[in-house]
Amino acid sequence: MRYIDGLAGVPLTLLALAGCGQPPAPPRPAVAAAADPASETVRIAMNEFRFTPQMLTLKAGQPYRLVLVNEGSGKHDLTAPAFFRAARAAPAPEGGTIVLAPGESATIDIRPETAGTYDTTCSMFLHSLFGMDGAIKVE
Ligand SMILES: [Cu+2]
Repeated sequence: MRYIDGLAGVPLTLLALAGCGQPPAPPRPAVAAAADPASETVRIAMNEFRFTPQMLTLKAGQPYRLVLVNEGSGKHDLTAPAFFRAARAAPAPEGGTIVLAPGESATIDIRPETAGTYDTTCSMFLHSLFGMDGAIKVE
């Protein structure tokens, strides 16, 4: 009888312990929204005829706020279709190209998803020949 009483007490003890635990954490979305307030801002400036920085290194799965600024005196674009296909971007640039007039800027919330090195170029006539290209490395 004493043995049975001892066993009967076990489930009650476990229930009591479970009841003392912290309330369950609120459910988290599987994928955070693109406009994550914790995102790091990265800036690419365009000029005649280069991107600054020319090479950008980002981490896969990390949210970033990409700010593109045309500091030049002519129209430029950032063309990186493979990069934008391998990332979540809001707004998603049409054709993977962002065209900016002089003095104009654009802000895109991105989350690179796939590691790799993606070419960036300016598709304006002869600009890449003059050195206006670079790369975004996702690791
Ligand atoms: Cu250009």
